[in-house]
Amino acid sequence: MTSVKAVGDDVSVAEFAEDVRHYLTQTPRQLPSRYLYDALGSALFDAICELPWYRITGAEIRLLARHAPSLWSAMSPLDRIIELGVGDGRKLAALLSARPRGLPPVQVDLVDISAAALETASRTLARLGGTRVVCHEARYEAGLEDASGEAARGRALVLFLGSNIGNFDPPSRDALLRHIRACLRPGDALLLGADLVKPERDLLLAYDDPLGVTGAFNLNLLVRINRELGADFDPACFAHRAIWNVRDARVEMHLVSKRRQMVRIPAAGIKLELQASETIWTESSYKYQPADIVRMIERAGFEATAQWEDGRARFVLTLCGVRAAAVQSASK
Ligand code: AVI
Repeated sequence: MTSVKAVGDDVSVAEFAEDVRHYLTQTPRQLPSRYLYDALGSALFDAICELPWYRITGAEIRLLARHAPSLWSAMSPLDRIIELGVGDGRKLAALLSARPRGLPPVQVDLVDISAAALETASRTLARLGGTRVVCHEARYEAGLEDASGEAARGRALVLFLGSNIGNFDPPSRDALLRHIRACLRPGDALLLGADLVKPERDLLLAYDDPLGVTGAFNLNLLVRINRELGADFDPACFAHRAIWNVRDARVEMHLVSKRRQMVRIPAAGIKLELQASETIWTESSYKYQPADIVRMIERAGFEATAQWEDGRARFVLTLCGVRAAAVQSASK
């Protein structure tokens, strides 16, 4: 059974227009990566996950399948799984399929800003049967608050997989982890999937694949702006570029203007003059060392209770227990 809730701050066209106006007029020009996921963008992202050069999804599914028994025994009895950013639902399905027999059913709460992604994931989970699925069409924070609020009793495991954490810059990432911690209670946990630093050649193939799927995923953002905001971007006049920024440990995706051109975006009230080679920065994917991950979750009030690494793809899952808040001393 599936139910869908649109929570408070779902994205309106007005908000999209305001973000496009704000970020495209910054130096350097930018667009928030969350807007990559319209229906076609979500489908292209699912295709990226199948590419041999994008190894995050395969590595994570292998790790989940291998360590599901330890996870279920560490979290038992578990009442609820809340997944932030759902993809196609296969990872959650892998985890639920490994649930030991005889345990009472868990409720699943799916939180995603993309209605298309929620639909695909709930279809995948419906095939398993016996799981109540609630979809929260919302940003992570609002959806998590809704899913973990007072009405939600029992023990919860939050899944934040696929290195979605890597799409946040460090201050927003730390704020989000603190927010997740604030929504949880002792006994609850977070399972965090994060991609590790690896050779530049592997990173560039993952984000600029020879089939051009990642390029299409990136360029589709311009098609979305044309459709939803009445703009006149010509996608053929832009090229996809991925670069490894070694100093900040992140892969950046850009759209590069192939020539000097004018673009009108009526609903955002702007007209842009782009120079040849000028870029629009559309996404950052931060990469980590295992110890960085432990430090960042500890800063947010968690403790690492297990860390499982796929050495081939260089990807880790970290099980983060809720650390009891430090007792404040009354005397100073
Ligand atoms: C969703 N996110 C974790 C992906 C990533 O690896 O940053 C999005 C992506 N961008 C290009 N390829 C995949």
